[in-house]
Amino acid sequence: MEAVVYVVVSVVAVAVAVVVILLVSRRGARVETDPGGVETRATGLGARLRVVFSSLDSDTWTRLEDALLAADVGPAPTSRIIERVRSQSPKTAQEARALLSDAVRAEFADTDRGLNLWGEPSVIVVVGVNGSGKTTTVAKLAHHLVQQGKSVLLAAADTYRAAGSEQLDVWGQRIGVPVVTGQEGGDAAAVVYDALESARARSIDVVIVDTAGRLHDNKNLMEELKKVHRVAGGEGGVGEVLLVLDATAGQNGLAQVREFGSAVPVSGVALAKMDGSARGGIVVAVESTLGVPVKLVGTGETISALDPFDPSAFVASLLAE
Ligand SMILES: Nc1nc2c(ncn2[C@@H]2O[C@H](COP(=O)(O)OP(=O)(O)OP(=O)(O)O)[C@@H](O)[C@H]2O)c(=O)[nH]1
Ligand SMILES: [Mg+2]
Repeated sequence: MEAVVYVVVSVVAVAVAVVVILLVSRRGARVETDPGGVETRATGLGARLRVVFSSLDSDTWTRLEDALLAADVGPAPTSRIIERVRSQSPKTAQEARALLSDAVRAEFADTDRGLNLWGEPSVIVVVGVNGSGKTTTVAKLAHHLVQQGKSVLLAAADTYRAAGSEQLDVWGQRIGVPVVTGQEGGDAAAVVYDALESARARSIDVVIVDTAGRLHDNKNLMEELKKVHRVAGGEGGVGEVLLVLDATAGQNGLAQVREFGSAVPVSGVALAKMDGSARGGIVVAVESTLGVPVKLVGTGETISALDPFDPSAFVASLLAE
């Protein structure tokens, strides 16, 4: 009898402990969603600014520099931002915060962040390094365009490995859009050619081309990418070359993708995995380092977790306490 009581008490104690651990870990992982759709961790840059501006003296700028670098804003934008705030000699913490907000906002170009959709069909080529989030972004984007009433066809030009095409095929079935695939190890540009023919025959509005992940120093794959881009352009040219970047890869990730611009004319950046980055400042670094507008932000693994990028909403969210 005593043994039974002992077992029951132990089981209840373990169950309570598990529930407590789950609740605590969920609290720790809590994310906040801003009006622009970008999610930032509750303990981000905004919270640190209270300490940064606790006093306004020469140390303030060192503290601000540390906070911006820790948020992944990157060295060059950080220097510019601090200079802009400092040169206006704010007298109060509130004034300093307002100036900081303007200075960060000024890092973003006032440019059209819509996708370039022209041509019949319009063509979007999606590029990036291995595992950055290309295929998932292609699927999310297709879903987004379908919801806007457009017909979409996907081209699985990742012939590098069979799993690449299969992954896109599964997404295509899930969102109800056709997918043109090729043979594993086959010519990626040939898949694009077939996809364009198929799209024209069916009067499809937009073709999205998913490509294999590659590094800029892989010459063969970069040459393949140029060929894919050439063929995707057909007679009218490619509307949008979207570079998908992993927000969690930080400044190193930026160095890796810079060379893509010399192979193909990158016209927009989709920043994937922003939900996994506690350091939202990477968006500032991306735009000023690559000189290409951030157009889309991926905030999760589900099909609807893709938002148009809104700089003002983003800055408000980044700096919010
Ligand atoms: N949390 C989160 N995960 C994402 C997001 N986008 C993609 N992922 C995940 O990142 C992983 C890689 O995504 P893929 O879309 O396969 O990346 P890829 O660039 O196509 O990879 P390769 O084709 O191998 O180069 C998958 O586990 C995705 O679910 C995002 O916005 N948030
Ligand atoms: Mg892929």
